[in-house]
Amino acid sequence: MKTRITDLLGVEYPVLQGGMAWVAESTLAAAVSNAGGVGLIAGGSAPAEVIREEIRKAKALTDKPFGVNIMLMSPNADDLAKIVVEEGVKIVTTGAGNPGKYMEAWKAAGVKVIPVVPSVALARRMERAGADAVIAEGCESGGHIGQTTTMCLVPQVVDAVSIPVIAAGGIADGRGLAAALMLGAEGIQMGTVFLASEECQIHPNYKELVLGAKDTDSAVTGQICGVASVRQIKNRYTKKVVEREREGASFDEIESMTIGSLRRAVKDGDKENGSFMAGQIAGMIKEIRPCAKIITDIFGEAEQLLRAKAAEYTK
Ligand code: TUI
Repeated sequence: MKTRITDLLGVEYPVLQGGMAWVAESTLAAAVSNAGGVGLIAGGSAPAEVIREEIRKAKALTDKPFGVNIMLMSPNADDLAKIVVEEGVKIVTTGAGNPGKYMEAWKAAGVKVIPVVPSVALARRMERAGADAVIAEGCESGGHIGQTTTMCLVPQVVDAVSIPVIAAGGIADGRGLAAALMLGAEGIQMGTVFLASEECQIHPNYKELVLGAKDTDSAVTGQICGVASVRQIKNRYTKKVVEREREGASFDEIESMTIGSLRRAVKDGDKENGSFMAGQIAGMIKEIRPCAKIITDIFGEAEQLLRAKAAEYTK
């Protein structure tokens, strides 16, 4: 498949793996890149030197392009911004903020910069700042989310910018990919479906929760008291946070409840007290597959669907 995204990034398929904090390490990133997509190592809030090691491991596992995701709310963001340049990483995605202050240094180093944007306004600002593409991420996604759905956000961002737009949020099969292309996206980013991949290194309980989730099984915390809104699979932890938010708990109290919660999910598999970030599309994911099969299944299905629809509509 040839699109502006495959040309820009030098990959076979216009698919990016989500930059999932604590989840997206070198094994997963290399598997996605070896399958022809763009694997990502997530900086999350890990010490920057740990991420340098992950970058080096990924280089040993793949000779294909891969990238690093920088979570801009994290205190390590400045250090990671430097490390990607030092390590010669050529693709950076960003989340949870505006990467404007790093743009000049990244562009000078030949890094392709692809910020995640939850709104048209930020997409415009990123294009002006020199972004190579944007990821328009709808609130169906897992993790930290904005307010607009993929269905509404993607076409509005497509109309607002001339750089390529990558759709994210609620995409996990060929139908989702075909729909994203019809909305004007030139590529997709997927996170939740890669949680359910063979190569993903999360605790088996996390995969079990993703496979067992129904359409309505996610909850969004952080909507009342002003901490970041986060979508995750409903459990005792989300019930407690939502309850305290409704009771008027302070920002500090809610934030303190989130500390360590993602680690408890990813590393400990603590089904009661962990934050199992996943998108609404988890309800559709029913099997664990290798990353390569996930990608070929999705692109194969989308191609069939698009051909069949085109034939139907031109009859
Ligand atoms: O960043 C994500 N998803 C994430 S980050 C994360 S780690 C985390 N853990 C606990 C609390 C908060 C985060 C888990 N999932 N997706 C990309 C994304 N970016 N979603 C929303 C945004 C965003 C929001 C505001 C991007 C830019 C922005 O701009 C604000 C500004 O400065 O204009």
